[in-house]
Amino acid sequence: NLQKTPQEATFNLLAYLKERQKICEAALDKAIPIIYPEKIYESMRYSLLAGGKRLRPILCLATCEMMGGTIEMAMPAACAVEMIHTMSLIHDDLPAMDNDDYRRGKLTNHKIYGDAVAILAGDGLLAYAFEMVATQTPDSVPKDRVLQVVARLGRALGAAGLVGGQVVDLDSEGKLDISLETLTFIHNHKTAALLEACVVCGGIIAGASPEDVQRLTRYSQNIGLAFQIVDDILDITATTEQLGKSAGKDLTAKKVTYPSLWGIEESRTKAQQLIEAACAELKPFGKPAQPLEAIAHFITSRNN
Ligand code: GRG
Repeated sequence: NLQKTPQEATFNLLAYLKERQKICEAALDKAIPIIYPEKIYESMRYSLLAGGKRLRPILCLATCEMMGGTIEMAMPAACAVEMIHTMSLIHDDLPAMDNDDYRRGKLTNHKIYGDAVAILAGDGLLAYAFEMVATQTPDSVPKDRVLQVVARLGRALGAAGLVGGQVVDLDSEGKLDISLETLTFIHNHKTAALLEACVVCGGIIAGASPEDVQRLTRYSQNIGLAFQIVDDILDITATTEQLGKSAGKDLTAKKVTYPSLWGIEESRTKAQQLIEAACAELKPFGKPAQPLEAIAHFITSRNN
């Protein structure tokens, strides 16, 4: 029999991502049905189902599978990370924060539902994220793992994570003397912390050892920073059309970014180095690490 097993065949990342996006869309769609009071559920669904890349839930599922778990075990946590991500985007777009009219090529939540409902939609998504992990993770996952996931998610999005990064980012607005250290603090907290939680929670659900959790942490911190460097490069090189999120935003507005500190070429090199360091952490996991390795490379080659 000359047929290759799926593991021997060349890994087709685009097909993999497409299939996983579909599974995640279906789970998210099912997680939040429209009931009374319809307005808030509609607003939550408007942003949750607005067509992101679903990178965070896909990372969570992929890590769980790599560590020997199943998609079913990690799906509630995967939905939770996407809900947390979505709420952070809704709040980030508000007039009191970035004041953006468009996100993913569509009007932002507050432009459709008003500021008050947009704030509440974010709160609703955040609360439901935790409820979902706590109540819908299957019984095959020991409860102490679920508790660890809850703790990790809370840490990733609070003042030690997203919220802390956002505060420093808001403080840096309009300043052109931001140090590399401050810039890195912002991105480690605003972007890398949640990506780390996605990967680490997927591992914890599958029962990863503390040593493996350390490896997963280093993998995800490296891809998190690379992701942000690439985001900064894309802000300069991509057209407004490619970057639906930036439509209506003044791309000439001056702010400190990795490319503004290092130039575009060096930024690309740094991102590549971070991806290589991330992939080195996956070596002990062998073939099952193929999806995580391919996702890491995708981060530097993506165009949106
Ligand atoms: C978490 C309680 C709480 C409050 C939020 C507003 C805020 C505090 C934090 C801001 C977080 C933020 C907007 C980070 C930027 C993250 C980022 C890189 C977004 C782009 O992610 P992609 O490219 O987007 O994965 P898609 O659209 O594909 O999902």
